[in-house]
Amino acid sequence: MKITDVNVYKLKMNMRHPFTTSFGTQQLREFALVEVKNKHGVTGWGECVTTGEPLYIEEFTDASILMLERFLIPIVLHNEIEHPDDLEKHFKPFKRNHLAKSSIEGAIWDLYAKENNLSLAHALGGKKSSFEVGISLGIEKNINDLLTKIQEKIDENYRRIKVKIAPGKDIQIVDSIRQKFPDIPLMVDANSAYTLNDMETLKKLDQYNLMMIEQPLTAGDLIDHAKLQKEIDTPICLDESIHSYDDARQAIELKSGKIINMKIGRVGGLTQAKKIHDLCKENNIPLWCGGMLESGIGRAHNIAITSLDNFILPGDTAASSRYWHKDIIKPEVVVENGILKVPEGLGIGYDVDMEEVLKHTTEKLTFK
Ligand code: OSB
Ligand code: MG
Repeated sequence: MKITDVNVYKLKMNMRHPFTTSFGTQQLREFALVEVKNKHGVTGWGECVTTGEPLYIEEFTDASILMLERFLIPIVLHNEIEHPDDLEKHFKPFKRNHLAKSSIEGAIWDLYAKENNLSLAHALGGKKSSFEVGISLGIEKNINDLLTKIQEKIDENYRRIKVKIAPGKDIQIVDSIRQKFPDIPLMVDANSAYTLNDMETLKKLDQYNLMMIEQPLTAGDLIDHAKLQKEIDTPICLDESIHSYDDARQAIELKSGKIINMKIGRVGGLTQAKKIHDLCKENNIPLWCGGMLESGIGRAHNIAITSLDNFILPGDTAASSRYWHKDIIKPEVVVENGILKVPEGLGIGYDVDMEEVLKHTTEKLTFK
């Protein structure tokens, strides 16, 4: 493959509803898109799923754009790339920056699929044509607002409900949810807000029949997660802890959790996501696809990876309309009866709505 042009768009896009986690509230999404072109003018698209500030992970949008400009884009423009899998070795000397690496790697995967007349899902080896999805709900000001939201999402047939928890906003919330909805498939996500000193609180969650607790402890704490998993029955699902194949391998060996949330950006791209998928499959670790409040482009990549067969549990890939007044792809992502259909078109399988992209673009950088 020969890439002749790369464009980076910085976007600011307002979400329909604020989204609150243990690390903060987001309503204005500030992220970037990467567009790569070959000499025939065929384009591939990727999303840099960063935020304006480094709150979920150490990367943030302006830093990732600089990373792309200074290091990653020159590699892509000055090398013949046989297959998107080769990018890993080119990017490897530059440490971490997985969200930036993933954005351009994803764009090249999209282009590769289009050049080979494949959908991105098929290019990745995905066989599913549809899958069940869940939804992730943020922390609300009061419990009644949350219960109303849950009812609404159950009525829309989302197949599992995830709610965010934080110290002091945990047991009572889960208790109220279970009183009103004793049987719904329910899980909680702490976004690293606890430590082993909170063992008593975390143990109390065992009585609520939760599918899992996502990332209770800090990202680097695989050993502490293993200690916690020994003490609680609820399966631990790792999110922020897993940045690579080796993280996943060590988490499995240490028994730090029983489930992994896959985020393509966090692990540095689709190639690494596929490797982790295969490792988890061999080790009977079920996966589901997480989300980063993506626009349609990142969402399309999530859909493609979820078509692989070890994505067993419903993920966070909800419909475009759950996030956006109007998405930047056509058609938008729709969820019917809790089911999402994998698109069959070439590459990501959705058209990028340039008019909408440019409406939200605050900065465009071009490279040749
Ligand atoms: O921890 O999974 C998370 C959103 C932003 C950053 C981190 C997380 C989330 C979500 C929402 O839970 C997922 C989504 O709906 O895209
Ligand atoms: Mg999470």
